[in-house]
Amino acid sequence: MKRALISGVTGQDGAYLAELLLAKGYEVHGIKRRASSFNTDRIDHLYQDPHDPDRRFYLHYGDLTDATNLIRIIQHVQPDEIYNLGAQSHVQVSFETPEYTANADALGTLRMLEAIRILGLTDKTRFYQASTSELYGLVKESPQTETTPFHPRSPYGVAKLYAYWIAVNYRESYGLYACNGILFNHESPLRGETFVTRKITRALARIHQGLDKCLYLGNLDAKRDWGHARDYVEAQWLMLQQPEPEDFVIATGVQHSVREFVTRAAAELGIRLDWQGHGVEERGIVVAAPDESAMRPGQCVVAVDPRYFRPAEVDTLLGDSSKARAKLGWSARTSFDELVSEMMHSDLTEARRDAYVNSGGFRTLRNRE
Ligand code: NDP
Ligand code: GDR
Repeated sequence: MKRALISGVTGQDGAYLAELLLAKGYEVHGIKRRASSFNTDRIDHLYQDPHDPDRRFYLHYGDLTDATNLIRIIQHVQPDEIYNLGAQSHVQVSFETPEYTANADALGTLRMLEAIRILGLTDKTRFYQASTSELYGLVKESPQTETTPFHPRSPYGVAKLYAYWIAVNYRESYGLYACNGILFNHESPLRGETFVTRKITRALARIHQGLDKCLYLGNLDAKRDWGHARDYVEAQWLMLQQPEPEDFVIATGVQHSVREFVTRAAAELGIRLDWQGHGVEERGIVVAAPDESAMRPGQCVVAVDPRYFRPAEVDTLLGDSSKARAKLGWSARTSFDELVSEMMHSDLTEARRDAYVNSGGFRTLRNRE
């Protein structure tokens, strides 16, 4: 039985990947951070009783900023494969916490690699590094491939640039089987609630249910290549099953703007947005409201709030994953419309439940930022 270790197992990708690897018969170990409130919502369904003799899913307390802890976990697990998904992964937050982001995302990757080397596992353990399209930042060519030059635009992107190169360096220096998956944005109903897609579907669902009034966003013209996380974790696994370690771009090859995402998500709810500008609202400019047929008096749907603008923005990303198609036999299965629909309906179910709870006199959270 193969043994895998996943850092960031409590995150979006960690949850999908743990599910995938368990389905493939792996023994799966995950690193979770100690938190004062529960942080295992996404993987609770995978939990197994410690007394179960057939147990294949284990969690270990750990942190990418703690080298000795990583060494101890890796020594104990002796993994065949490590998926380094743990990171402070929010681009805008990285401008607020640049040092922590560098510590977890850049040095955290180095700590993992050093642990493999110190423990003499370079010939046994294969290593996946969660690299990102944010490396391209100020894009030099479109679409972006494995050879497009990098120009990161945030402390997150810069930290991930170090992580990318240190993985390459350990491959070249020590013969470690290390791969960078340069993944473009991928989303799902498990996406963190402050990333733009989930923020949109969650807020629209709550507006639809009368729980909130307005969705405040930043740059509506940013363009991204959005895929489904379920498809992308399969590529992560495939990268570690090849004869030689290589780096791969993983993307859909289709691009949409934030504005288009909002329009498509609203359409799922039967709301047609009118983007002609609807005056000034307290925190920003109202840029979209439902057309007359669906509009309730005074209802605002989308407003721009400058607090969500970033000090430096990545305006456009579009990936070309021809190499992954040719060498891994991988291509994205979920279309943009299917992705938006799945996320919208998942959040609608949640909002309906919240509306029901509210109707009983309890208050649920308003939009998360
Ligand atoms: P999430 O933000 O959903 O998950 C991040 C995970 O990392 C969480 O489990 C989090 O734990 C954990 N984590 C954060 N800080 C630390 C730390 N100091 N030590 C250990 N674990 C930590 O990210 P995704 O699942 O979306 O992304 C997975 C990886 O892929 C990340 O590295 C991200 O940067 C990268 N990536 C993501 C893309 C995307 O579009 N989703 C695209 C390209 C790359 P906790 O639950 O406690 O917060
Ligand atoms: P990104 O994802 O920065 O691409 O990083 P995010 O969803 O945060 O932003 C995408 C684009 O939308 C614009 N935007 C907003 N973003 C947020 N979060 N909130 C808003 O209100 C808002 N309004 C407009 C942003 O400016 C940006 O242009 C994600 C993360 O998962 C990274 O970890 C990963 O590496 C990259 O994707 C690929």
